[in-house]
Amino acid sequence: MSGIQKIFGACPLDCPDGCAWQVTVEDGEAVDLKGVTDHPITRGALCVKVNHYLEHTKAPDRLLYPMRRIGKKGEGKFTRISWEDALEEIAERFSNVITEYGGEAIWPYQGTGSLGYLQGIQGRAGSRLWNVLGASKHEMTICSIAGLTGLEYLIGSSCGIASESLDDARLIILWGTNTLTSGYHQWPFVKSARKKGAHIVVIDPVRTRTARQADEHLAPIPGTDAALAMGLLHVIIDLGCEDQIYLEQETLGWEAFRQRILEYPPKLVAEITGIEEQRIIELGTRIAQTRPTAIRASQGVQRHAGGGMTLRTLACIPGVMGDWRLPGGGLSYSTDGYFGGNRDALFRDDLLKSKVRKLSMTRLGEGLLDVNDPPVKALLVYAANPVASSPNQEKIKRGLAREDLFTVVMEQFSTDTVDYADIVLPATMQTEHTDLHDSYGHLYLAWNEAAVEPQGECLSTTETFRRLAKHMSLKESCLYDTDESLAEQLLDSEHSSLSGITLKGLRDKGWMRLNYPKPFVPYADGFPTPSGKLEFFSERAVSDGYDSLPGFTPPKEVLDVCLAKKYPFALVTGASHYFINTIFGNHEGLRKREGESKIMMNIEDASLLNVTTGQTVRVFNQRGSFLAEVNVGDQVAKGVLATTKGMWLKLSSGTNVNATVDERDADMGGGAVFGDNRVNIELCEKVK
Ligand SMILES: Nc1nc2c(c(=O)[nH]1)N[C@H]1C(S)=C(S)[C@@H](COP(=O)(O)OP(=O)(O)OC[C@H]3O[C@@H](n4cnc5c(=O)[nH]c(N)nc54)[C@H](O)[C@@H]3O)O[C@H]1N2
Ligand SMILES: Nc1nc2c(c(=O)[nH]1)N[C@H]1C(S)=C(S)[C@@H](COP(=O)(O)OP(=O)(O)OC[C@H]3O[C@@H](n4cnc5c(=O)[nH]c(N)nc54)[C@H](O)[C@@H]3O)O[C@H]1N2
Ligand code: SF4
Ligand SMILES: [Mo]
Repeated sequence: MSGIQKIFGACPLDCPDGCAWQVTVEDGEAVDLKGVTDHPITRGALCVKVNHYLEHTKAPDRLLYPMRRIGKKGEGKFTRISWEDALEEIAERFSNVITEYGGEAIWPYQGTGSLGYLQGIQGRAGSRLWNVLGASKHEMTICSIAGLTGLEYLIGSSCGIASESLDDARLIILWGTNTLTSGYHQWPFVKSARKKGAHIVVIDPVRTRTARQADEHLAPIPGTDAALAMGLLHVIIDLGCEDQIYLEQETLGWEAFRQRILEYPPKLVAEITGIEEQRIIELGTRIAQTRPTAIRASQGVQRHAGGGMTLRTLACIPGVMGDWRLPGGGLSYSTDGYFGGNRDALFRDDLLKSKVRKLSMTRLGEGLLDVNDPPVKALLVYAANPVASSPNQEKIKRGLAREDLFTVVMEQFSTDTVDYADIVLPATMQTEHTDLHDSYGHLYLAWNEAAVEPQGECLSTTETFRRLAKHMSLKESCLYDTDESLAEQLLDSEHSSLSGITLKGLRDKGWMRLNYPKPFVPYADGFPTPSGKLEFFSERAVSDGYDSLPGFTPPKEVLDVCLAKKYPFALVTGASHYFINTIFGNHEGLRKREGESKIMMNIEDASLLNVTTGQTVRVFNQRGSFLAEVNVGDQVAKGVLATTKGMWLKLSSGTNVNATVDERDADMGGGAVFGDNRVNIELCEKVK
């Protein structure tokens, strides 16, 4: 290619902002990357991380060729091999595993490295191949599933309002979300609402950069948010401010739920949450008096034992106040389901010859060490970095070290997980492959055109799987569909959200709004529950073995007083400002800005323990430990510690926070419990 071209694309990363971008290509090389200016969410800006994306594609540690392991598992020693040899070996090993143990002995472990519908997790890339092979089904439990499941019981859908709607709110509660770090393109809507008089509240155990910008910050004990929500509702009904007409016409089970709310007077809620009674009364009163109120909650609030129930209960507040029917009212969590693409055509679950077992992303250690019948004999990790990102790190490492396990890792960089691979396959980055994206924070689709040739011998996920299918002599023709054909099949849907949207249209403009009205008030005319109403009382919850009503399900470790004697601190992990999960954790400039692994500690705790800012401590519990530099201040309350996710093990102390996190499930959907974690600390000099 010669001359200058401008090519539309989209950020593939696991972020609610789903930015649309434009790449400038000069003589075949990507020379500039910018956010699309007329995109209503991107508004011309990417973020502090993705501004470095182009240089990251050319980083010296980019994986460029297939490799075979020559050292011990975990050592990270490899030799370059050809694609032919790599695929032949994988085909042979997979075929042998299938013959000896059955297809379920293969675990396709896909992560959130890309959210694309062709290359990434939203399209379950590779699902056709896994269905043909009868591999175990990989369940994406690591991120948002508990909350999604909890919301389903109440409103019949896991979709809430879109972040654009925040603009119309008069009171915005940013509940367990660090907007300025983890989804900063939502902030302009918060700011605009504030300009029109909206009051901004942040509810977060950590005084984050978002909390510092808010009008008010409440710091509950981690995992106690549902109790706080019940307390706020108690204040509302005490004032007699519930919307009686809405409750009668649009909800089911109000009287029973009302009785439950009465069990949570503010005094008791203050004890559970650690928030002063007066502040609970004040916020409850403010909600009672402010229409519409919008709650923006995200994944941070549901990473504990009661995470599913938390979202189910938080979303009751707009139910009791009737906010769900107003523009700017309701709860925003995910907009994932609004894109009515033909997922069945993409996934092709009809190719499965018989039902297969499910294996949960958060339980990799268990899956590799404890699961039998059949045991996992082949693991293919793609767009995931479980050694650094998944719970119970030490157990995962033990599982991956199994000599009888055949591990393939498809990666862009030499991650901690790559070190355990038998075969490494180099993967393209977003400027080098084609994809189609929606977003879990807004209502726009974006097309990503491949802008440049791949670096080295990198291949896209779709192309890698097409070639693997060929090496396995698989006959199903759909395994060989081109990317364009896959996109056409996905968009070939009768769903009204796609009316007027074509691949050509997307390609021409780069992005398009799903066909929903503006303002979009998804539940103005009822809810997609069996009753058509917001279901405080849920028959489906009962039949799934859950409480019939919303309420408070306590965190497991955080409120365990016995455990607290040994492990006195509740540890939460939030998003790092400079990495996205572990992506960019190896980017020198961003790593410098992020600094060493840190732990925030309250001044009182620090003086009791005689610890000062800058000292290194070992943070530990019964599962493992990691090193962190102490940062003393008022960012967290006494008894709480906070750190961030995303540190590479080999670029820090050999472990990270996930060495301490349990692989136990949350109450719903098998969600992860990153924030339900007790630890202790000791000064590092004591450690050998
Ligand atoms: N820069 C950056 N952006 C990201 C990511 C990243 O790693 N870096 N990750 C992306 C991904 S994968 C996701 S899922 C989203 C997550 O987006 P968010 O959910 O916004 O991000 P987190 O920082 O994980 O959690 C938000 C806040 O929840 C708080 N929190 C933890 N436990 C509790 C609790 O029990 N109650 C309350 N009220 N608050 C609690 C944390 O202190 C944190 O400040 O962000 C995405 N965006
Ligand atoms: N302690 C703690 N741990 C957490 C969290 C927390 O809050 N606390 N948050 C959790 C959350 S919300 C999430 S979503 C998970 C994320 O966990 P993972 O899904 O494992 O995400 P990453 O660690 O970012 O690893 C993604 C990898 O994919 C690679 N990649 C990117 N694009 C592609 C591609 O197109 N093809 C291929 N083959 N590879 C690609 C990247 O280089 C990167 O190494 O982490 C979780 N981990
Ligand atoms: S990570 Fe998020 S904010 Fe940054 S460019 Fe991607 S979508 Fe936009
Ligand atoms: Mo996530």
